[in-house]
Amino acid sequence: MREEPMSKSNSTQAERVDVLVVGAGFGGMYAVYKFREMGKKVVGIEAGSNVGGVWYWNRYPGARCDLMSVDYSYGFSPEIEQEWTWSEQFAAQPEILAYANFVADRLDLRKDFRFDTRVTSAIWDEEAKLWRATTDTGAVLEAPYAIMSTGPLSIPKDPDIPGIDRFKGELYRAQKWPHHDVDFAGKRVGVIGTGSTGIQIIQEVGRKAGELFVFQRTPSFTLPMRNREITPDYAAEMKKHYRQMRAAMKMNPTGGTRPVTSRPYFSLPPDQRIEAMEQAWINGGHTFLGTFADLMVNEEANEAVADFVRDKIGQIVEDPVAAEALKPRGYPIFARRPCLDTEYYETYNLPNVHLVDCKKDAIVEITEKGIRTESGETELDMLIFATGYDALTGALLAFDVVGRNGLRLKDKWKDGPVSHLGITMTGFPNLFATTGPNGPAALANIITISENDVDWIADLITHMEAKGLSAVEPTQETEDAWMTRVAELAAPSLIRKANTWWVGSNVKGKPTGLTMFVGGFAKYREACEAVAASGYEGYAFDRVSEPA
Ligand code: NA7
Repeated sequence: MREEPMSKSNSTQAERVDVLVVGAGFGGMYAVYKFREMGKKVVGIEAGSNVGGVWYWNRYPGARCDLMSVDYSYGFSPEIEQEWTWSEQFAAQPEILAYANFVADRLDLRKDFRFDTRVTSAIWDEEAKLWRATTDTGAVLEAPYAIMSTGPLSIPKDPDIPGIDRFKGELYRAQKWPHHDVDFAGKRVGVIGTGSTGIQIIQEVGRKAGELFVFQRTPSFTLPMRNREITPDYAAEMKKHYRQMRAAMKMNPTGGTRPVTSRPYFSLPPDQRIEAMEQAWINGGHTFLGTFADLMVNEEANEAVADFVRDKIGQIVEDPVAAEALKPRGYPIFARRPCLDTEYYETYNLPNVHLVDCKKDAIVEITEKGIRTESGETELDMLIFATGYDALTGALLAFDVVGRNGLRLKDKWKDGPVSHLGITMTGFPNLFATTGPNGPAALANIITISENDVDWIADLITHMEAKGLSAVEPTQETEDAWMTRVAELAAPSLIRKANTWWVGSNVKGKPTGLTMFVGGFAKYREACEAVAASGYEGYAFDRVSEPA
């Protein structure tokens, strides 16, 4: 433990608060609430004009969550659980955003947020033991604690195609969709991107546009969502059991209520494997992942399930050329985020929907009138990018974060993100991330992780204040040990075998690798709890005063 004298900031114009939170998504909203409840003066900074994070920005047609509504909602407030009623098993973006706004109203969160404001830098002042953040509005905020709830999917990525600025038609980005209605009727619409976002757009716009041209480079595996309404009886039933469900979610690797199994694929005789897959297909959602335990570590089992899904695509899509192009090959199923759809493959049976297989007919450029592929130009009235994100690390590296001794986060993470638990980083005292890139992040329920992380940070701050400690960071050994565990768990995972935002290969020049904790939410939570129970063993603290 280092002993250091207490000192004051010499900055005069800065606004001093106790806790600075960056982001008004589900993580940031809960952080603001939690720290305010602890009696802290907390300020949240958010680039959007209101709460909701990714659900504030992603207003594209068909936007919907692929986790069940009852799972993808806060568990910290039994009152909110009882007052809010979900209408669909998988909620659409307007309902999720309405939920975020309901929570913000109910807890009066907006008064502690500065909207339309972007943090441009966050710099640790070693003498004053605080973070000094500057924003694009010119405001300077100082706080001993900074919480980065910047989200894994916040920095949209345009396709690397020349000529984007030349296009004279309507150009939309899924992740920055306008707030006004967009009319597709009678128009020739092009979509680039066939991940979860593109799939949701295609199945919706294909039924509305004059003609839809899908420019597909890599097909995704997508499974039937089988969404349904939540009836009043079902809603009442869920409300009765929320407490048990939340307790179960904490023990579940997904951080949700989806059943898990310990049954390996080849433990069943062949006919029962098929039966189990048919049942998973009928049940929809991510049921496959809860049907066999070894799909992400056993290539043969994975390929068998991939074959089953490819067969289904062939049965649905009438044009054999389109069907073949839509069948993903060359990477394991579920190694890209599994998409859930509603009649996505059926969309290609509509006469106005055309699939352009960019593996065979690559995009050359975007022109004034549309898209030129090797075989010629397709004229378009509208072009939609659904080309993903600089995910997991993009938002934290989008501004200057400078820790102890001038250490820049950009330099610390030049070979990929490293941290302890995805929450704390050596060299960056009192800086905390929620749903960070070395936790389960995109591999489990982001709201469950957010609540876990915020609660953990709050407990650590309470511990520090009780002991008269001013600054905390994990020792280098602690961070290294966590990253070793992350790497060991990642080594056998088939996730590494696909080019995706999960491993960073979707962004040119970005370090690639599986840096997320693949051990599941329950084990992650246990690891977090073990650190707290040990009295934060493996952490270095600065003392400001004698313990209270
Ligand atoms: P994804 O899953 O990263 O998908 C992006 C898509 O954009 C993917 O199909 C890419 O194909 C495609 N893309 C990117 N650049 C190009 C170019 N230049 N040409 C053709 N196609 C291109 O992002 P999403 O927004 O769909 O989903 C992100 C997450 O949000 C999702 O996983 C859920 O968790 C919610 P590629 O694979 O690079 O060949």
